[in-house]
Amino acid sequence: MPKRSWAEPFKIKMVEHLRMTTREERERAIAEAGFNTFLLRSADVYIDLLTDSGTSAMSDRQWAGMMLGDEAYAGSANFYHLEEVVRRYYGYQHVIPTHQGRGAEHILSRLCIRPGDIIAGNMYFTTTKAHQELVGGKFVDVIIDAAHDPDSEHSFKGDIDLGKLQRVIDQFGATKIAYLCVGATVNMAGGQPISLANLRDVSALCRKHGIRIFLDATRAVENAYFIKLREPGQADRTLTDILRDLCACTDGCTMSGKKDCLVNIGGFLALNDDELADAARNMVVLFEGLHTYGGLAGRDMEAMAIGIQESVDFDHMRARIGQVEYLGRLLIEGGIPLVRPVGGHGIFLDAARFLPHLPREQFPAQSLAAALYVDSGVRAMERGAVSAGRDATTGRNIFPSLELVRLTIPRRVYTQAHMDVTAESVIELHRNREKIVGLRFTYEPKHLRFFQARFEPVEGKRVLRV
Ligand code: PLI
Repeated sequence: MPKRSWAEPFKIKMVEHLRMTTREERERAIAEAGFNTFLLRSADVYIDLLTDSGTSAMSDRQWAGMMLGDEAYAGSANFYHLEEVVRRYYGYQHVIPTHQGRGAEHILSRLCIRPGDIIAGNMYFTTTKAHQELVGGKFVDVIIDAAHDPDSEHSFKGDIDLGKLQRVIDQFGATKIAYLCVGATVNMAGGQPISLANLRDVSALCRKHGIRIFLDATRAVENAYFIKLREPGQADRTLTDILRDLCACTDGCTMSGKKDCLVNIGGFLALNDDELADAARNMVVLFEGLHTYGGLAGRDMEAMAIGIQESVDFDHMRARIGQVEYLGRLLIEGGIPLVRPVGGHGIFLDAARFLPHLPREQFPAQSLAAALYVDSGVRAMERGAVSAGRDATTGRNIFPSLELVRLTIPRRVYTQAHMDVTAESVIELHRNREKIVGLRFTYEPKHLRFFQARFEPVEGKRVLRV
């Protein structure tokens, strides 16, 4: 059969100009930013693959929805629209808006974790773990071993190892476990999905022991797409049906609407338990705002309600994840070490193998992200030892098994040509990898250090030698 291509299910109505910079300008900019891509000005960035968080392009319908903002302090019509949509697509009863995902994580952690409690989960996420630790909890990873192996082609590297989970229950006792925190997809593992079959088994085990499960639903629609494509028996189902099944295995979710939900700001906490929801509605008043806006304008809630409906469209998701796969294919063909299989929201370069001449203490992923910016103006993000931070007890640097650079693809923003430019730069850098210099801290903040830390090259002044 002749090849039949598919293309994006949208056309472009408005453009935003990008500034091209010289290598000299970029060298200056990255030095001023302390070799941390988070501290660059976006005006100095050509292709911004720092994150897919809050960087999506909204649709004309979402923008039209912004004009329907009901900016009432209490009982905004947009809140009721959002509530109805979350109930319909995610299936949870109670919906409490928050300004973004970590707002929901904060409330949930405060309500459910007592000092000394354990929170088990399928790999940590930075803000989630930070909130769990702030209230005295300790995170224990129960993801399958394959998730830590960049070469494992396991279809569901987000799966939970039931044996590991059982051992945590045996060791600490079910009453010491505040809840199970399930990511879908798992960001730090490379955007890897969890299977429905696994989550159902996990749910059965947790229910047997009376342990609650909360889903990090930030990219759960992307996870549903992988389930449809890869899990036996799921191919003919809609993303909505799969999403509802995922959520039905859990007691509630935290949501950063800035990813799947296609908005630039927003999030929510969704719960089934009436009492817990009452407590959350009471607490949200202290930190976010009244329970019918939670730190959001009415127009933001409207855009999120519309974005959720667009996010479950199969053609949208095929184009979104298809673009990530396209970039992944170019890089794999170019011999670049990266996390396989390619995940949902970005490409995760294996910086440890990309730069074997740099010891982990010189933060190869941080160096690679800075060098990529110097080479082409592409902005990526470190996801390795700098992100992992220090052990809360010993104060020592944590060196996780994965030392990655994430090229994160915003939704509906860049074209295939932008992916080509990015791939060519990464491949060129790989050819010249000996020219990349390691980094050391000059400033290290206490919380979530990767956001604001500053570095300098361990020798000379450049991260990428000429
Ligand atoms: O950035 P927030 O506060 O809206 O959401 C926090 C958050 C929670 N869970 C997961 C899986 C995330 O990926 C997440 C935020 N992620 C960011 C900012 C990212 O760049 O991946």
